[in-house]
Amino acid sequence: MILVKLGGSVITDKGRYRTFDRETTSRLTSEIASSDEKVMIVHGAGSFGHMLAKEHRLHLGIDELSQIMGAAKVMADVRELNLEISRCMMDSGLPVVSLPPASCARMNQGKLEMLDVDLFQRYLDLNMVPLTFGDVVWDRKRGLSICSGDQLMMSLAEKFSPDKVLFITDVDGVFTGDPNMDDCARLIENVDKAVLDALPRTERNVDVTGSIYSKIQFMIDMAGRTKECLVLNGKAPGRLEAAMKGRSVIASRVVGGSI
Ligand code: IP8
Repeated sequence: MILVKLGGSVITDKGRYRTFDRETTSRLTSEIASSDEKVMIVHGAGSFGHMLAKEHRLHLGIDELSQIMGAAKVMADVRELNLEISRCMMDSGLPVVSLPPASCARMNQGKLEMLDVDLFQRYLDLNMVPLTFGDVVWDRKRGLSICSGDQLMMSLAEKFSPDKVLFITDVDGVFTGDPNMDDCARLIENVDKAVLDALPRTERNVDVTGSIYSKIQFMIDMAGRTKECLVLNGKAPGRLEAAMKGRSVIASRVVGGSI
């Protein structure tokens, strides 16, 4: 089984509220469909989630009534994104089943405490393609929390020990700096804990679900649950398909650590 995360930066324009990149997403779902492997897909929220979630401080817990309507709006927005992606998947021939975390997960202090992974298994057994996504989820201490796609990836990797985990982003992999700002930024072919510790810390563009560093830490933890964990560019046609089919591809390979 291959576990794929379609990052928010590749399926949406992260700078423009609720802007879906249908062209890229359709191509990516076709690339996924070109492989015969069983697959599960998680997608990020991009501009359908992070902007409004930050505005309503949903990542800090619920202490004002006004946040509840903000949460409802974010939930509606990420469901619209999810429906767009589901349609792209069906157009590509993938029999998708959407599993929204608010309906099959629970959190505790911002940590994913329970995900109904058996349900994912049952749909997989029917040859359907489970699709889940970063969402707002009930939290026993905070009322509501943001559940990131990365937390879902971790729970699914723990349950299913996938053969391969693929993180699809809008750059070639993990770089020594921000490749959009720094011409000297170099692609890191093998990413491990030592590499992460040596990366310069910047707090630019921090999502409500954490910085690039916390995301890489998640990937390192996940890499211990699979034979191969790659970060690759979904804006470059053919790379996802190549990775799905086990061909060599420009990417960063994440090397596992302890959980
Ligand atoms: O884009 C964030 O999920 P991510 C979910 O995977 C929301 O970090 C609702 C902002």
